[in-house]
Amino acid sequence: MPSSFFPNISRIPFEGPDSKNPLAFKHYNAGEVVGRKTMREHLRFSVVYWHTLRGVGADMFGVGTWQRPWEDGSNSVAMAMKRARVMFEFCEKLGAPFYAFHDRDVAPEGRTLAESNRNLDRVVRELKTLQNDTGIGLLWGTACLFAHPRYMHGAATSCNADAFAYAAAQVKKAIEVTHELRGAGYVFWGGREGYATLLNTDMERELDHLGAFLHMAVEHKKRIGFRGQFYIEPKPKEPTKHQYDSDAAACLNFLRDYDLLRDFKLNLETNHATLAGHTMQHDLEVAGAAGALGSIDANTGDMLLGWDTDQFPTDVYLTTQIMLTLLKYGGLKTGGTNFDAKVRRESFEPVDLFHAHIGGMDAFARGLKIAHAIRQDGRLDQFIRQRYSSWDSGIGDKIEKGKVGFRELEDYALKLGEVTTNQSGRQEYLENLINEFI
Ligand code: XUL
Ligand code: CO
Repeated sequence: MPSSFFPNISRIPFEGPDSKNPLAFKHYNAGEVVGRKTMREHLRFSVVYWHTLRGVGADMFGVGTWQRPWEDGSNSVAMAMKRARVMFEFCEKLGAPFYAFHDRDVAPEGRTLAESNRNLDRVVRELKTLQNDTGIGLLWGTACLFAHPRYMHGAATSCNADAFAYAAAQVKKAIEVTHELRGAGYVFWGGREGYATLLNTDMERELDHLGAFLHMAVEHKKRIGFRGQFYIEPKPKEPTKHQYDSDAAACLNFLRDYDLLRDFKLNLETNHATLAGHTMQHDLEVAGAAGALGSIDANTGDMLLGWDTDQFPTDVYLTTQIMLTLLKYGGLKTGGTNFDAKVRRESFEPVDLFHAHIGGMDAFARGLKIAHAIRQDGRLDQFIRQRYSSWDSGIGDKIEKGKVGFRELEDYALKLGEVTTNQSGRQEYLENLINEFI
């Protein structure tokens, strides 16, 4: 492919930790084996269309600032075709094996649904060619069900049945093009599936509609033979006051309640977990324990700002925690490390996109190496095993095996006298242990 959109940037090399080159990896070495897989296989990095190609750097108080010399100022199909080439040149130079999009990121919305679908088909043909030429794959597709005014009250949870129907048609098409592009997955993020006020909301009805919508999606997936993984992406609020998919636990409860758990996993995003009052590791553990850990949207919030700032992750402590939990649950399979992150409004040059992604990839590579080393060392695992050892035999074993009830436990407790075997939780020792590796 001709190097036309980022003329001064060549393929980002791995130069190792001593390099001072801002356009080189210090830690991410795609082919390096960590445990049983290469870094590339472990991390499955993905670049997002919406921030990286469609963001303009606007905020609530000001217009866009980002210089994107390839843009012609239009939202035409011709511009969409050109932008697709920008995306693939960017991913190739970065060495990112995947990308992700919303339907309306890649092709313009038309005057009618039929026209929107035709626009999408034209760009999808171009994306398919680019995928074949470069070997870069689609991590997941999704539909934008939150930007257009028709979705002001939500999509699947709208008070307006026509909006539900339109959303269904849009998701049907988005799943079909994701299938056409051999996407590894498809994401449902409920952008406006929630409420602004309970005064006008029939929550029970809205939740039933969301359940029905997702069942229809599963049915369509099966009908067309799409084998990619479906994910729900939790977020507690923004743009809504409350989003129904508020965190991992709420999503799992919803999926169980509507008998959808076998068809969905979760796509967890750091800044969404923190908006919900959790850490990312917390939500990963909740999903992992339920066998529903699917994919991650890699980013971070700002400690002092209360909203979804979608910054690139650079905190090695955070990436270590994420990788510890991912490795514990067997690592990413269909999922990836998807940079749902944007450069700051002040970082307006195209080269900033490279700095941002390189930094995120290096932070995750370090997190991976550190987490792997901690697991190899074994002291952390050993400590946890030991902490629960009272469950391995005796009364603990009987409880776990369901062999005793309250009456037997009462007999046992009466004989026991007092619980005398508590051990220290050793939080400080464990925190120090983690720091040995960072
Ligand atoms: C919004 C968000 C979305 C989803 C895809 O906060 O994270 O971009 O990742 O719809
Ligand atoms: Co996201």
